[in-house]
Order: sequence, then structure tokens, then C-alpha cells
Amino acid sequence: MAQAVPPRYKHWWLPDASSSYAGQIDDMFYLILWITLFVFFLVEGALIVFLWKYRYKNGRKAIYTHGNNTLEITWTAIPAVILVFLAVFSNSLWSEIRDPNKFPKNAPAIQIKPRQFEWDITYPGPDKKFGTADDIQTINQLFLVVNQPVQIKLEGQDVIHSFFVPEFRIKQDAVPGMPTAVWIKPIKEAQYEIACAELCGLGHYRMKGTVSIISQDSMDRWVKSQAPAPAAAPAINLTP
Ligand SMILES: [Cu+2]
Repeated sequence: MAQAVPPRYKHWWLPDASSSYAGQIDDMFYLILWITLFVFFLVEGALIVFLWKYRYKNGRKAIYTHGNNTLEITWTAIPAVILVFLAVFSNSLWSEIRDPNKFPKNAPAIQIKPRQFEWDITYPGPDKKFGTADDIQTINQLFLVVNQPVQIKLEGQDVIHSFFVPEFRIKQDAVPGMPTAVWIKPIKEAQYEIACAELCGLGHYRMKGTVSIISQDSMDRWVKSQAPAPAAAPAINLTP
């Protein structure tokens, strides 16, 4: 079922913005892009103007200059102010998304332990605990519920891999021996690719998973279908 997505989450040149914080990350991306574009055209424009204005002319002598303090202070101070502003702005956004103390409360957890060259995914199952008999294991198949925040616990099994879903604007290294958590709140039912964003060996190119964002109902049905099969009932002989 397609869902209405706010226009700010749609782009003509970026992947869909499909997590709750994707829009904020894009806003920051655009802000930096506009600032750098402005400076780019300013500098390149000045270059072209000066090339033309000070081109070779018969009889014109070059002027020797020791520089201009006011100008130098200005073109150092302005970028410094912009840089500090961007650092403060991006840091507050970063901590809002990545600070474990600010993770959504009670978000269910899913474990993803990548290895060469697959994503080993474990759901805690109906009892919501890992390491129990009702855990559900999949390979390369991640199911998330739309509008439901979820915590993803990452840890590499062999070398460094990186969990990357561009549509969620999330990319996180999965390092062996270093459990790392991220959270995602998908905002739209869809299917995306999970890419490994860290060159992890010869099979890196085929280390591809799928994340399906589905409704709570479909999720419940799927969890039910994954329940361990009950032990076969003892055969009863009904013939007299
Ligand atoms: Cu990998």
C-alpha cells in the first residue's frame, strides 16, 4: 500500500528520503551545497573577470603588491564563521540521531552481524529476547515495520563491513568486536537495497541485502510463519 509522503522527502536527483531523519540530513546537505556553490561561482567568476581585465596590454606595467591585511582578515574570518556554524549545526543533528541516550525509547532491537559476504540478521522473536529458541534468523532479508522505530545492533563477524541504506540516509561500519547501534524509523512502505559500503573482500560486490518496510499486520503474520514447527504429534493408531 503506497503511503503519502511529505513533498520534502521526494527528490528528483537523490534517493527517496525514507526515514524520519532523512529530511533533516538532506536539509544540511543542501545548505552546504548552496554555500559551496555560491563560493564556487564567486571565485570562478572573479577569476574570469580578472583574466579579462588584467590581460596583456601593450605598455601596461605589472604592479607589485605586498598584500592587503583587511582583505586577508576578511577572507579568513568569513569562512571561519561559516565553518563554526556548520560544525555546531551538524554536531547537534548528529547527536540527535546518533547519541545512544537520545534513541527512541522502547524501540525493538534487531541484530545484524555481517560477514563475508552476507548479512546475518536475527530477530528476537515473540519473546523479544535474543538467544532464545524463538529467535528468527534470516540472511540478507530485513523486514521493518513502517512508522515503527527500530534499533539495529551491528557487529562484524570477520572483517569491517558497513551497513548502508541510502534511502534511510544511514551508513554505519560494523566492526568485529565493537557492537554499534543505530536506529531507524522508516516512514514509507517500500523495498530498498542494503549495500555493504566497506570493501570487505573479493565478494564485496555481491554483498547485497534487501530491506522491506511492511505494515504491522504483515510483520505479525511473517513472525508467526517463522515460529519453530511444533514437535510432531505422536502417531495414534485409530484402527480397532
Ligand atoms: Cu561487506
